[in-house]
Amino acid sequence: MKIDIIGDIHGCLPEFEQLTTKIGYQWKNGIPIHPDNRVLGFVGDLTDRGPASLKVAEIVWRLVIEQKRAFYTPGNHCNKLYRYFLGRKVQETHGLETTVAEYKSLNKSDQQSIRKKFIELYENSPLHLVLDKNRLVIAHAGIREDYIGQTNAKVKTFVLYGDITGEKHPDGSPIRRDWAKKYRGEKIIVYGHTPVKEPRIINNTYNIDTGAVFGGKLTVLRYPEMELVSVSSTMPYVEEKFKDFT
Ligand SMILES: [Mn+2]
Repeated sequence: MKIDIIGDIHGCLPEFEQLTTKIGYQWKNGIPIHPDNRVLGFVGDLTDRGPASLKVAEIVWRLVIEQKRAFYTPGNHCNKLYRYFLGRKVQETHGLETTVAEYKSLNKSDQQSIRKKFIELYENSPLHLVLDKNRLVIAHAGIREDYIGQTNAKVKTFVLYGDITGEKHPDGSPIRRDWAKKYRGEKIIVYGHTPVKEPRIINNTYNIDTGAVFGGKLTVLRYPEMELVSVSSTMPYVEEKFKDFT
């Protein structure tokens, strides 16, 4: 299979359009289509903080559900928006407030439409994807080798939030273990979640969240070629959001 996997978009629609165009997709009737039948993959975190979260969510719904031309696995921000749409009590913080503001600015029928589509997208998307005869795994925050194919609560926490310890840094951010450094598997794991200035490739794992919404880049990993392509972001640069693993 030939799949172009895109990192955390977070509502950065112009960068998403520019990146897909750069790798040969043609935008027709509002969605990107590749002339050679390549498909798109999404590591999750489609929404929050960027300028056009709901539009991005709708495009991904069209690609995944309506057209069956893409694969998507939810991120922690997707999970929170899903719970918001279900009417659960969630804090409108960490970027969700921007998506909620977009939602509230819509008329009732558009609200109903996007809410229904996003719930459908979320409920039809596994919390990690195992593709290409078990050779390729996509999970929002990555996954430990022994968790691949499992769906219990521990795995759910891991793929949405990473290898968290439950403790926090002095600034309130969660302490995460460097699971990728310990990974010894043969399967290629593509993920996002932790913004890095350049894609981080270690032990068959690829972190392609290059912080588009924090003024970094939006990155795609082209599989099976394993070619990385990025476009720079139009968002203001926020240095402290990027993790330095060196
Ligand atoms: Mn993210």
